[in-house]
Amino acid sequence: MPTISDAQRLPTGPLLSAGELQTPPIDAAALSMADIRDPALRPIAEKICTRRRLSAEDGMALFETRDIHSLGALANSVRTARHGRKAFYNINRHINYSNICALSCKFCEFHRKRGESGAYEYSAETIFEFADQAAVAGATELHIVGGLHPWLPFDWYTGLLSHLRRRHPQMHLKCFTAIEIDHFSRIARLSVREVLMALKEAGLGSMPGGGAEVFDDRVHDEVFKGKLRSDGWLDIHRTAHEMGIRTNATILYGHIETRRERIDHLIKLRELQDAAPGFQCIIPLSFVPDGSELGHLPGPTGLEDIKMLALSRLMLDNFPHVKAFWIMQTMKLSQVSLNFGVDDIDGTVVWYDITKREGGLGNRHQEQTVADMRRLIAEAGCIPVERDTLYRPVERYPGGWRVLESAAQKGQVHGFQT
Ligand code: V47
Repeated sequence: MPTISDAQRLPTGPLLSAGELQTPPIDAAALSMADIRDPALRPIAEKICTRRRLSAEDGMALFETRDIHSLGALANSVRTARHGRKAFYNINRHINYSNICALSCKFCEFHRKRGESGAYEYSAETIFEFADQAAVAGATELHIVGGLHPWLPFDWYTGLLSHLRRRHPQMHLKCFTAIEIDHFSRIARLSVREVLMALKEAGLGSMPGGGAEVFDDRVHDEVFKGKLRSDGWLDIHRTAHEMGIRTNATILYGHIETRRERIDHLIKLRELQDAAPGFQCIIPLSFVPDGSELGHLPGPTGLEDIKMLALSRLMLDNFPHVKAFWIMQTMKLSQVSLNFGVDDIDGTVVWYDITKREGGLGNRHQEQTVADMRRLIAEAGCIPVERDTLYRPVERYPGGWRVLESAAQKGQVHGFQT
């Protein structure tokens, strides 16, 4: 182990801004000022080590640096303080029940209008078959989202969940983005709270983070006009958190938004997490142009992906986890990102309709095996941990699985009181 002189050690200190979900203490021995080559990053490194919140300007400096290694070391010090060398994955199955959508977002290759070539909707029976296959494969989670379907009634969705819950009581149902919840509230003429209550009673376990895109009116009006605006998305997640429903958050980056707009998005998420904690992870989604109306754009580079993931770890000091969704980032880059602040790579996925590398004709069978995920994680120097949707470790035994929860952990999931 190299020794670090006192002058090189980064300072550690008490929390300057109080908050339950602040980053745990950074191990000063793991990070030395001598490692931070870009002088512009040194004041930021000091802030991180003394657990002070980063400003939007700090975020911009992190984006602008060419010293990617120092950025990675900083993000990794926070990741390690929270999770040690653990890297999480899950056995899940994504089900995109229909691509028929009232919206026409320009970044989205998935949406179709009724009768348009490629439009589909799965019957409830087909979805039950997918769920059965997932259960046989050992999945702990179903991730169910779709377009804003113009004529399915709200009780189709509650019926779907209650049937799935009866059929597979152990499976966690992570379903419906805030955009769908808003849609349900309109079609059912119910408040968001009433919609969430009905879904929860039917079996909803948590909400995924999709539909956030970029919280900015300029970007909204240019790329996803007609969609719920940022305040609506944030309000729905706030309501879910207040009702004890955990949710995830996303940002879709690498199209027409500026870096500053991305940082403002992250800060809005951080503020909501302070006010109404309940976000489990941030999933920065790397824009895949293939087949979309923005197909002429190049999409983010590998360096931009790594920066975005590392920066998300550093800006979101009150988020427990940062997930690289390998479908968007690719598995190769997701593996590298495990040493740049990321602690989760999502799961086996199996079928994915929303983005396909070669556009509309691309392959929807997008699957990772558990063996491959564990191998990639271990090769990155991390310890693979199978988690459930709420980030509790999963133990496998012949013919089944259970969630490991110590008495001390009961009633608490990564810092959130249940
Ligand atoms: O809402 C759509 C995005 C999201 C493209 O919560 C695109 O655990 C890139 O939210 N390029 C759906 N992104 C995916 C999502 C998600 C995925 C994995 C895990 C979780 C979670 C959530 O994908 C959409 C939209 O923001 N998206 N088109 C595209 N061309």
